[in-house]
Amino acid sequence: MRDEFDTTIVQFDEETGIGHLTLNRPDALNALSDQLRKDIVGGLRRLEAENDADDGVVLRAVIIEGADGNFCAGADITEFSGDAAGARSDREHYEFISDFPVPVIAKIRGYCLGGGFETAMSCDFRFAHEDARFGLPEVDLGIIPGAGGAQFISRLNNPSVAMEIAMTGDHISAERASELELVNRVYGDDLDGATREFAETIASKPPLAVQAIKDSARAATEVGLAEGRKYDRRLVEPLFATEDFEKGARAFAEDDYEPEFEGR
Ligand code: CO8
Repeated sequence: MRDEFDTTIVQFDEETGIGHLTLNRPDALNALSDQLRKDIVGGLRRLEAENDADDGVVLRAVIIEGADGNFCAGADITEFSGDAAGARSDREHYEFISDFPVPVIAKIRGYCLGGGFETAMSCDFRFAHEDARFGLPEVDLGIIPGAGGAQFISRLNNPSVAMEIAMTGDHISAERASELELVNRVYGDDLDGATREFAETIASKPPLAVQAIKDSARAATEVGLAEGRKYDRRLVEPLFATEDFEKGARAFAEDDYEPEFEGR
């Protein structure tokens, strides 16, 4: 499946279960216009609609990237109105990505700034090209990264690092972002292949277990350990009743059985 929205391109490979969403406003370095924010949500909904375990079609992972060598230069500054209600609606695609049930990987080249960086941090993984440049330049506009930029960095690293990046507005390299654990991996020209391979690895695992791991890891940033353990218990119990659990257990017992996990 391949669908073009006004400002995103969405593709789904039924064989692997991997969806691709490309931010497609290269003339504006893929800046987040109102339309682009809507099209990110629309594109992800389109990918979700492909998911039908009873038909054997399962969405297992999504890769988000930007067209033409840049991830995203942040919110579209030309659309700023100073209207707080407009700013509120700006949040929707970030939450939609964070709450998306399957793992989402940001594949990042070039600029990844402001709302673009917050979009990448809303994803579950960040795989970056060594040329990528990260930053939260909102301070120079007299505002803050209002979609959680400093919150995300405080969780991925610590509040002092978050303040350093958000108060200076300086760009940092992919290497520095990696040292600060703001990105998972940095690659050169093998970024595409390495990201695909990673997505395929996740896609080969039992989808319901993968989704539950995402749910658990996300919850870990919100609740204490005791509550988190109770949460995990509620997540694991229904998995024992799945066909994929039977297949996994059988593969453990029988050397020549190759399971195909179908998300049931
Ligand atoms: N918005 C709109 N257009 C942009 C943006 C942007 N954020 N960034 C770049 N563009 C456009 C440029 O205007 C230019 O268009 P044109 O060719 O028509 O003049 C084109 O993209 C190419 O850009 P440059 O010519 O500037 O390219 P350079 O290589 O010289 O510079 C930079 C690249 C450094 C990325 C530079 O473009 C830049 O600094 N851009 C702005 C980055 C920025 O400040 N981003 C943060 C925006 S604010 C934000 O993201 C969060 C808002 C919080 C809202 C609250 C939510 C609740």
